[in-house]
Amino acid sequence: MNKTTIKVKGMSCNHCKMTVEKALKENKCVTEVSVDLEKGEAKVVYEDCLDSIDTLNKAVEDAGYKVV
Ligand SMILES: [Cu+2]
Repeated sequence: MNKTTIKVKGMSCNHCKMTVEKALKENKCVTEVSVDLEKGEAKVVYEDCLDSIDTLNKAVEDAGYKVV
């Protein structure tokens, strides 16, 4: 089990929070996501099968938000 925190720019409401959480959870190696709107970050717990953190960053950006 591994953990990382992604800094996300552009999330402003609960809808954004849900969108980002959903985008990250679509990766089958991701087991847990919690987004903190105030801090603008997503805490992600993932298994060893994840190829790269970049995959997570890309999922966030594909959902329409910016990784900083
Ligand atoms: Cu929003």
